[in-house]
Amino acid sequence: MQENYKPLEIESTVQAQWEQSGIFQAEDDPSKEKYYCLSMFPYPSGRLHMGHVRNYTIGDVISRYQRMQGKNVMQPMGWDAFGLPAENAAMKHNVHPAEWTYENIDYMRTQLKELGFGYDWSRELATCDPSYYKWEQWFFLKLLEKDLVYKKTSAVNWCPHDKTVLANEQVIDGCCWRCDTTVEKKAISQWFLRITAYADELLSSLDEKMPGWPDQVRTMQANWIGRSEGLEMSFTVEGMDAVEIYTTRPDTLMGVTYLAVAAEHPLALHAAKESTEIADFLEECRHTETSEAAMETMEKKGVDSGLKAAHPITGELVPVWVANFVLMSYGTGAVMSVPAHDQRDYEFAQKYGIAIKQVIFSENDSDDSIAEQAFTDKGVLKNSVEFDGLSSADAVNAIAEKIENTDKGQRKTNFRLRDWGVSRQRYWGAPIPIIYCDDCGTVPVPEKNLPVELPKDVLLDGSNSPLATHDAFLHVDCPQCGKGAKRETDTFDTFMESSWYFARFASSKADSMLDESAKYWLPVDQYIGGIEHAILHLLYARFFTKLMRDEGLLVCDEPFKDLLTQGMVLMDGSKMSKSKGNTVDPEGLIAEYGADTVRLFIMFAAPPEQSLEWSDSGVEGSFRFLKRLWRQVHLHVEAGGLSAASLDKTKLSAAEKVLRRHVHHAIEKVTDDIGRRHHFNTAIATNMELLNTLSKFHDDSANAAAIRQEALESIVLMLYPIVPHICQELWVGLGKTDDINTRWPVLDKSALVQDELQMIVQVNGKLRGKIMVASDASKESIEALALADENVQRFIDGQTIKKVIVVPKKLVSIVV
Ligand code: QTW
Repeated sequence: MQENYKPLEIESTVQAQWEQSGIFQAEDDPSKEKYYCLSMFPYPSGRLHMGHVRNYTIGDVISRYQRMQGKNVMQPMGWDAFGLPAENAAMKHNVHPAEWTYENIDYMRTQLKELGFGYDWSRELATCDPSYYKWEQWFFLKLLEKDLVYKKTSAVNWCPHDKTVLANEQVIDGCCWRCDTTVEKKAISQWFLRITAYADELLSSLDEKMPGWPDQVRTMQANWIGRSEGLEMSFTVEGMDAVEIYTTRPDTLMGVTYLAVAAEHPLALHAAKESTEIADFLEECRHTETSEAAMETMEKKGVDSGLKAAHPITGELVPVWVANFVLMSYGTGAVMSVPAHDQRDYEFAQKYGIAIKQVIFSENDSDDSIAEQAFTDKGVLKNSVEFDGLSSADAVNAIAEKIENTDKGQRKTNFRLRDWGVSRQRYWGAPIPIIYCDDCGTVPVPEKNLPVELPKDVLLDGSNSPLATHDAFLHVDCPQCGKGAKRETDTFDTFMESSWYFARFASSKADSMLDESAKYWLPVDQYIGGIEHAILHLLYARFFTKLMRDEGLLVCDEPFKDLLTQGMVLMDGSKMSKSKGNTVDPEGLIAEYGADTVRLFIMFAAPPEQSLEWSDSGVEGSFRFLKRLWRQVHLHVEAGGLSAASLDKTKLSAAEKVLRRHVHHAIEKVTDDIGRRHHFNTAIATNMELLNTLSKFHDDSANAAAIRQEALESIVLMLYPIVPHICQELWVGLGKTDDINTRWPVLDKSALVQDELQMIVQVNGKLRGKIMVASDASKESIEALALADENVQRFIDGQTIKKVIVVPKKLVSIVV
């Protein structure tokens, strides 16, 4: 064994061994317990950052640990390769998106290998590969057959100067990122996946089937799905179609003083014909950003349409306003407004001098005044004719009944969740496999013609989707009538690819979307990724899993059994350091310290769910620890420790027993820390303490050498998931010939039994001796042992003993 720790040498050697032995290649083996561990696959954006290193180290530690427990582990890796960044880079550097993407993949794959992650590379996939997206196109057409896919008109961001659709990220302060022209809304026909058909199950599974997910993420998903129970009803408007509205507060119906409709609502469009003021307002709304965040903060504005609607119970006429905060794409595009009991309605009514009528009053003397703000609590009804005196809960039922009995509406469960728009007017994505024929209409591409491949020979200038002008791609014979027809030129949202990649990994070579292997491997046992994917990606992946199940491709209801959402890697408390920029590049660190130091630091600095503050001194400390570990093993081996006779448990000295207890306590704690709690930092700390104890353990007996061997083997095994290169090398150094990947230290419970313990002896307050006593020894026998101790004897010799105090399990204090 070498005297010095040389990380770069051993890491490349060990990595070559792994590659050669193929130990990370997983096979289906129904006789073994399977364990599928997956970290969110990266966008091939160029090079790895510290967020990636953290994500992939956590996944690798869990995978290696589970393999050491004897499980059949699969840990695959791939590339989320479509998307806007490749198009932007292509334009900036004048390279093709495919070339840019595959170069990045090669570079990042090398980096992942240098970090020592134990991936099954035989399953590697890139979503931009036609052999991957072929099955996505195939599945889309299956969903089309089942009416789970449909087309409808919906608004996109439109730059009138560049004549191009813009992604949300390309709209900066309401303007085009390239030419700064004010962005408009434009309605175009787009494809949607009917995720709302699964809203109920997506919600109920959260509570029923997902105990392994953090509460926070389940709550975020539940809020996003947003199930509510309420009343749907119509207000009639003379000479026009009735206005449909939905409310979750039917108890406030008697407090309605106006209706608010969206700028695109038929009533608004009608009113705009008569009034330039209204027409101008609609035009203004066309330029208003409609993202949820923007809607929250924007100034609420409106204009009176001049139309009046009849209240469904009283028949009273209330004004209809056009308001910028009501969206046509949301619900019915119209809402009933109750300013006394809704804060947004209150502010709007105050601003425009609309009537405010309080109908709910506090039951318990709490402040229900509406002088300053809306009263939004539930309570008791007044000013509500026949409903006066009812509680909010009873009023909900009474009012709903009345509306239903008079055919003005009905109770309805609503979801906030909308269907998923998957069309993107972009080049670098999977083509949507549809053909438009003048005679036959919308025609799916026949299965035998899949995949619809993305053409390579395109020119990207950012002003137009190159597919729309690519003649060879665009023009095609109609599969039904054979006449000239045109292809769909939109591509899929990249969330489509990441919604099923975890399943494809299990069946990566199948000549079908999935095969039986997917039923063996799924669900993923442990999924690890950033909190930024808590809503959309995870919801879409759950939705796809249910779709694949209903297509007979999978047998599980949920894709990810346990979910770990990792915290951010921060510097100086923020994502980017002001003084250093984002200069902590994993590559430089690996070159300087080796991958094991980087892995150790990142796992030691914080528990995985918490944010991790970068620290150069922390990296140094991790490196020093690994050198110390190496030195300890080296010293032990050089001292002939390997040839020590096997441990004789019947002949242990007290100090040897204490050390062995420490070793087995550590095994017990680390097994729980890594396996169950995922508290890798405390697992590391426990091993550091153990090594420290060991370095202070001086005993030359054969039994001591055997305990030292046992302790070092245990440390090396326990740290192997975290720092695998050095541990594999030290394992061999310790004379072991079996495969470290399938070993884990065995807990010897008998070593934990504390039959003796050490007590301190003080004479006149000063430490004068240490004695070993049986853990069940009586006070008298402890006192006798203390007084008999050789060292203690020297300090009490010939003096009168005034007092002896025994503090159980701690100390004996003698006063002379
Ligand atoms: C699909 C995943 C998608 C994706 O997210 N392809 C499944 C939808 C990284 C940083 C960022 C950056 C530093 C730094 C800071 C995770 C201080 C000092 C030194 C350096 C992601 C995801 C996975 C793939 C965390 C990202 C958050 N983050 N944390 N730290 N800081 N692909 O560099 O390539 O973006 O959430 O799980 O790994 O990420 S991705």
